[in-house]
Amino acid sequence: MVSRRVVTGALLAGSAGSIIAAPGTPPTTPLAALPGKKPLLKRTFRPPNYETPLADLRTPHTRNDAFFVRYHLANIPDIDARAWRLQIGGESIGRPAALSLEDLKRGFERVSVTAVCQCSGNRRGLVTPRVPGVQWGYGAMGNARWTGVRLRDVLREAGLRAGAVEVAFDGADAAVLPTTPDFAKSLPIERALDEHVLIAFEMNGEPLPRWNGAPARLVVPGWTATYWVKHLADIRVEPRPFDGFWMKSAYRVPAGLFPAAPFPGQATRQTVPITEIVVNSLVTSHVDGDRLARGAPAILHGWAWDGGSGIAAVEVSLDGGHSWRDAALGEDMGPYSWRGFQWPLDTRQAGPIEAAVRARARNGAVQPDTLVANPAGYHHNVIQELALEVL
Ligand SMILES: Nc1nc2c(c(=O)[nH]1)N[C@H]1C(S)=C(S)[C@@H](COP(=O)(O)O)O[C@H]1N2
Ligand SMILES: [Mo]
Repeated sequence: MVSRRVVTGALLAGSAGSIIAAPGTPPTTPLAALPGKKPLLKRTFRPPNYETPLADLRTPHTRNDAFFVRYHLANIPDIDARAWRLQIGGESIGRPAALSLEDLKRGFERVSVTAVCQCSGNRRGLVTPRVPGVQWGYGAMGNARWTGVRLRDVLREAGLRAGAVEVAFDGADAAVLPTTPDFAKSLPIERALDEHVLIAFEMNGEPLPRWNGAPARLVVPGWTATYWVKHLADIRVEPRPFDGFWMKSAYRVPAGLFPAAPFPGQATRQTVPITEIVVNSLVTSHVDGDRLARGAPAILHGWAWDGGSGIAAVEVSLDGGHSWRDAALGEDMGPYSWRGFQWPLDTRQAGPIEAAVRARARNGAVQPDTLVANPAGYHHNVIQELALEVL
């Protein structure tokens, strides 16, 4: 496959320590079911990190019981939704509040958004040599319809003051050891006040599953899922940047490596917080190495998404990346959703089919043919290649 050889060759010719994208075989791992979930790919048990198998990524909305689960801490709360209160406070809040689920549902306009929830480290397990972190394959992501209330409506009702810089979010999960930093994240005030940022209590029309953040989680469409704090407990608005481990030390990428929304209060000269999801695509109909029956219809399909500009095109190459043609696009479910694509394969002759797929976003970004390497293995969006064979 030409483009893969080019990738390898270029990196071998380049500096030591290069990272080469594997052709697409994630590490194998057993299937196991958490309570209320169907069997998923168990990457780690404590804390629970479970990945959605490819077969469960074929529907436009990923089923709640198949949706991936990612935690940093092992004490996962089982919260009584009736007793739960969401604290709203901080120096930039004039009227601190403790809101019940009923307060949220009754007091604010209910809104929905279809959005991809994707871990920054999705596909890390495809990278060689190995990068530390959960060895995810393709399924640390899903697409769902999230319903809740706008964060900005809640903050304004609580007397949001001028001069606010960041909003910090703490979840109710806790570490087993007191030395492990609590999971808390922040957003720049401008992003926090975006109308699409939700305090969500429903996923695909059902209450949030326990493992996906019941009774309420933050939904930040277009930004990687690290900001989508689950089991929301406490929201603080402050006139200064938030100083927490999960902002200062984790989920950061080298400055300038990825074009993305800035996070001024948290940027240093060397590194910046990861923010927007980069343009990407996933073939769900086939995997690398699949064999196709000669003369039988075969359609390559899957999804493409980005951080909210929307998908302009999905292109398919059958000649090692020399020429590309547009696949047919499916329904537009909004800029934060993934979008389907289809490409009928010609199976009339026996022999190999070397297929490559790349998505092009409306903001002009396109998937790269070499991996954009970074220490934590984030933003893996290298063009996917599949070696198929018609028999
Ligand atoms: N409370 C809490 N929220 C959290 C996390 C966590 O460890 N604790 N992990 C974040 C990360 S890194 C990801 S990828 C998403 C995963 O969401 P999911 O488990 O619903 O798929 O949750 C985010 N929210
Ligand atoms: Mo993540």
